[in-house]
Amino acid sequence: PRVIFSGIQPTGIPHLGNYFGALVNWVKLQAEAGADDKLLFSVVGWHALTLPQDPRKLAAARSDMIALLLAVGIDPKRSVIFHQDHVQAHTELSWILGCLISVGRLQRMTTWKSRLAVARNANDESEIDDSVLNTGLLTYPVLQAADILAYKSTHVPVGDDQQQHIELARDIADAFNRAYSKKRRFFSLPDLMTTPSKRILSLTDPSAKMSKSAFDPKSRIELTHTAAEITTRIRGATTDSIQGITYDPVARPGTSNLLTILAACTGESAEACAARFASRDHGALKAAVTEAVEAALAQPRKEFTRLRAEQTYLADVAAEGAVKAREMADATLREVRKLTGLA
Ligand code: AQP
Repeated sequence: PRVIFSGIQPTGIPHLGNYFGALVNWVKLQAEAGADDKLLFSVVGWHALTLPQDPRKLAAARSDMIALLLAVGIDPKRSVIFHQDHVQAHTELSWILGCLISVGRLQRMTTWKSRLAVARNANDESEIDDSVLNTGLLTYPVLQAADILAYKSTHVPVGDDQQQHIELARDIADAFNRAYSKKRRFFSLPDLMTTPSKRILSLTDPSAKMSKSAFDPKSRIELTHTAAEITTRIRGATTDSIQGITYDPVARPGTSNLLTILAACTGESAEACAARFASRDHGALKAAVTEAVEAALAQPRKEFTRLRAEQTYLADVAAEGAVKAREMADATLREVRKLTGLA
């Protein structure tokens, strides 16, 4: 049997990238899973704290994320939906695992390097603004490994931007096995499961991925945006002045991103979408993308609005999920303590 685990940060309303890169895949896996397979989907509040958060907004975003998981089709009868911060075992395991991985390895992670680049003074490379580099930004992937391994997860469905983090989780699992459980492989090495959909890029700057916390709200389409908001954002999306439509992510990142979005909505390949629009213009492509996105989001948006009014129900779902998650994670931790001599 498989143990399928993934998480999402409560850093805002999920956008098309989160939706097609992760959530759609979670729902699909849930539908295909065998009776013995376990599925766990976590709202990872501790991870959100690596960037400054307004406590009131974070509390609301945590609850909204539970509503959104339900709205897109995660079923609490089939999958464990829970808040990471309701399961203390994650932090305990994170500490133990952090002692098995070098600082250098964490410093080589792309996400850390991009934070470091932001903190570096553009004029003087040796000058670093240390105040924006908290320890959590460096050790974030260790906590992520603990999230995964606390359930002895075998599969992790995430967007392709997460590949390096899952590789690290595998190396950490391996390091634990070698240090404490040579005869019997205690942790299986979790497999990355990426979605067929390509990474969705920012609508205003297609050199960056679409992101919840990007400064420009026009750069993303959130799952709760209205038809009018979707129309404005797609209309304003950066493209190019080349005639006709072709799928060429390197030379035409903006146009190709629209094709990626269209393909994710319709289930075709981006190349097939490009072929359909080969002799047409950006206006026609944008109209089709707008229509397809609206068709994809109408149902989850309606369901989210309904669920958002059911705060007691949302809290109950999270509480029930936490009980189930704790039971599994605590069992792992009991064994981990024994193996490490901390029992
Ligand atoms: N642009 C994207 N395209 C495809 N997949 C994406 N994911 C994120 N952005 C894209 C996938 O969504 C899942 C949940 O992501 P997360 O909430 O853990 O945080 P993130 O990856 O850092 O996403 P954001 O939106 O950019 O959040 P912020 O701005 O808060 O950092 C993951 O499986 C991820 O791969």
